[in-house]
Amino acid sequence: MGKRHSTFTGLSRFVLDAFKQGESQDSTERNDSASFSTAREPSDDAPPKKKRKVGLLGPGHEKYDATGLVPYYTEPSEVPESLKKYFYQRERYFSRYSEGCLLDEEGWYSVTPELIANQIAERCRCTTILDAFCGVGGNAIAFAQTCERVIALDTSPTRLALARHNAVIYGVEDRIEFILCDYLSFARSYLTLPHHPGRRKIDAVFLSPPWGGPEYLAGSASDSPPKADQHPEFSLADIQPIHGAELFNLTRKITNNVAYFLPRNTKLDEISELLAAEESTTEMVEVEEEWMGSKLKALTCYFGGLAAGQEELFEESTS
Ligand code: MGP
Repeated sequence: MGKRHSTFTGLSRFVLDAFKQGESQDSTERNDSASFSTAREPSDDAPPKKKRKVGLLGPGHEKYDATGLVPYYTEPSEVPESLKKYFYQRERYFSRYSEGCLLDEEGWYSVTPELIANQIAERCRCTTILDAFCGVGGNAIAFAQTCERVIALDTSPTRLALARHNAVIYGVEDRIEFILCDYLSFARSYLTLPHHPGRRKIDAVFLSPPWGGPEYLAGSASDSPPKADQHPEFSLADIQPIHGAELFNLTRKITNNVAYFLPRNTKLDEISELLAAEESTTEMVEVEEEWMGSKLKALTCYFGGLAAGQEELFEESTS
């Protein structure tokens, strides 16, 4: 399948058990609500009527509304001290924050600012993209606007619910399959049946793993302290849940088309060594600096057919 298709397919076929439960609860509530105008006298055996709560997403969106899972901050005074600097940037993360976007603590410090997410999504235009660590959905929402299908994974049911809630605000929830699972298990099982006819082709993978918390700028624990005039460097060894090079190697078995979102202080020689370890001698990695105004926020490293100048590698990728 090639790049730059514009049609979109239907609803997710992967639905979390947890969400299924939520749905059946919701349909019960819907029945209650529908019968409200013809309410009868409560009898002894009838359960008390539930009042249907309308959350931040408003009427009609109760099924995916994650209101209450985390606080929705509107005033700095409500925000814990450690999250204040992120709260001040809320509209950079989600331009529609005021419509009710929700983030948990990890989401606040690791979500990709929307303009950067949009820029990466433009570069990754394809049929099916896998967002391996979707968090609260910033990138998945952007990918849903440039790719036909997005498969979004996360190990946290809360974050996955927040991601879907946020996707509803952007009107793209039906183009994203939210799957509660650990990417390493997903990748390994996906690769166990390489020629299975039912296996879906994944055209590109976006890796935005945990960098070890907001302290990533302090550099690698294994390094000696930097000199006063030097910026401490980040090592791929500090990526979670496994060494960043191993994460990359596993991903390249799914597709060569990988976009790897890394700290701005990542050791560049470690990035170039990712390809040196492979047999291919000609492939290049493109490192894009992600700036917001005068501030460098992160690096996106494009591999395979995602790198400028080697688009022909895109179609060669198999999965
Ligand atoms: P930052 O440097 O922590 O924030 O992260 P900021 O606001 O630039 O802080 P300042 O004090 O330098 O001004 C910069 C960007 O990196 C964030 O907006 C996120 O997009 C991304 N980011 C930060 N962390 C800690 C992570 C992480 O653990 N994983 C991923 N994938 N992205 C992160």
